[in-house]
Amino acid sequence: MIVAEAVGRALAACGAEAVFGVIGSGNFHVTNALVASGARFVAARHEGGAATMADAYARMSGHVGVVSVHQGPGLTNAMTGLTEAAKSRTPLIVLAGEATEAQSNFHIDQAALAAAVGAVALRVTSAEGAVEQVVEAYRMAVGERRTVLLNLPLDVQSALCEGPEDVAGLATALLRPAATRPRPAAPPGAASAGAALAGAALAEAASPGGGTEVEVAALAGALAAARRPVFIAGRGARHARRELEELAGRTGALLATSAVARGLFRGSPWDLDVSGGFATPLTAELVREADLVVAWGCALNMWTTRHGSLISPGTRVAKVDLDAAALKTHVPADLGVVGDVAEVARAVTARAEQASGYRTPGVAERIRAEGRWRAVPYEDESGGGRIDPRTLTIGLDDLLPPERIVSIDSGNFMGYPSMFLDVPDEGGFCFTQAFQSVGLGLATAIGAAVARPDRLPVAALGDGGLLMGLAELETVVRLGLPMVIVVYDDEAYGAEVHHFGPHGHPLGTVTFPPADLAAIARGHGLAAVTVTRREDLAGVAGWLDGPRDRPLLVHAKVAGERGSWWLEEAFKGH
Ligand SMILES: Cc1ncc(C[n+]2csc(CCOP(=O)(O)OP(=O)(O)O)c2C)c(N)n1
Ligand SMILES: [Mg+2]
Repeated sequence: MIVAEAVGRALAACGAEAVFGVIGSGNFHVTNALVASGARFVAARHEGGAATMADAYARMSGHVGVVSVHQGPGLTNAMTGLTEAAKSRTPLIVLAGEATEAQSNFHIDQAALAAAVGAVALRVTSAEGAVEQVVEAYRMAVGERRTVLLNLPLDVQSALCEGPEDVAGLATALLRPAATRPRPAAPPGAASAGAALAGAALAEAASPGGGTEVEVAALAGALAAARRPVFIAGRGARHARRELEELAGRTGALLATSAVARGLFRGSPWDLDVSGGFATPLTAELVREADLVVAWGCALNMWTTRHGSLISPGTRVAKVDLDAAALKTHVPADLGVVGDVAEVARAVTARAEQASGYRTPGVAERIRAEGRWRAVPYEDESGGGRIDPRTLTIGLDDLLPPERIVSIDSGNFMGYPSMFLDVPDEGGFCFTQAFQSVGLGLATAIGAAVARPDRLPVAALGDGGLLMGLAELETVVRLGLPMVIVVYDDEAYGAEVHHFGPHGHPLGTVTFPPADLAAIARGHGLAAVTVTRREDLAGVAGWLDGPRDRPLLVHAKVAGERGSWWLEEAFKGH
């Protein structure tokens, strides 16, 4: 066996189930070894797509994401997606060939590249240490929620690995050094069981706890004193719905989320949906009037708080986070608890007295009547061969089955699907926006679709984002994903048009002639409908009726006279 094979086998044994990549000579053997060990390989058409697919897959499946790339340009192509993953603390392992010879065309300082974007760089340095180094990469990715670049120097990869024979056994043993119990032998292809075991082992080892006695008592005290508490749950709370609902029920708190955790409290009569730029007027009002905001695994950044304006001067702020540094960033906490959200919520619940807090019949009625964007009246601006993006999105929301998983690209359009397309729960929304990059939406939707084949994948993109990520259109078709891709086409980089247009600047650099995006989609083997009026959505209904044997692209020519109001908010941050 060569080292490359040992690396692939070891990583599969640790729990890698799905690998996204573009194969070249430098990652051929390692990827094949993963596949031979039961992992699924998803070929992307561009490494940028592969990185984002793996990121979205990890977010929506709860498993580690793995990316496999060729040395040099394979890695540089992946960098935007890897930056998004690193900023989002997605557990991701990037297997990259590495040309260590300075004369090689492929040579770059790969470790420096990773460090520059907040990823961790490790390297497999010898045949003897290979398995241990893979396990360390896995431990760091999952245990510390890091994006880990595992460099695989070409000469080390091809070295013969004398042993051990049982690479998988050694990897699992190393992963859980304290375990003395023998593990049941996993049948071939039973990667899931292995992954679950490995994940549980790491979770046990790295349990961050539920805060100190003093911190928990202080938070319980603050909740007891509050008359209008609001919980805002973020990425770090996506696993803790039950615990947070229980505590909120006990203390009379209303429930909101950041955009990344959208859907977490869906179905609760006290669900305010998203706090921040996408918040309904009612949610903005209720958050502003809170006397205590508890941020659960949520940094309270400028998006979640509308540049801090949703947190009124008299409102106390408490934060619960795994990361002590997060307590001080953005809106700083008056009161902080370091720990896992679910554990802290349980500990506080044990001390909390029953109170009605913010949960009055009047508030319940207002949430029922005004709690969703659909209930907010607007003037339909459709006409002249263009559909109002709100009318489009509401029409789609009515048609698409509720069991959906919605992924969103970046741009002026992004508020419409984020506000008007409902999602069933926190597993129904994938928001790769930590780096605010245009062009990640389609690959995000692919990774999410691989993670959740039980749901209809919906990708919402601008024309700019579609064309930037177009390489993966073929991937959607090849994988047979029953995806609906909605393109909000304003023939422009609308975000820039609305940013600079009002000041009279020339816009020739950010506007484009019409492009037949439906024809482009058909050329790739998708079905396509062009939508300029509400009636055209009949084409979407027809596709949904079946057989859904190919993905659908909805080319919506949207009215774009005005920018979205939430974007005006965003520009304040530029
Ligand atoms: C990779 C990258 N390039 C450029 C930008 C700047 N940018 C932000 S929004 C945007 C326009 C995107 O256009 P489109 O996808 O059509 O969405 P629209 O704003 O028109 O709704 C651009 C170019 C960015 N955020 N990321
Ligand atoms: Mg556009």
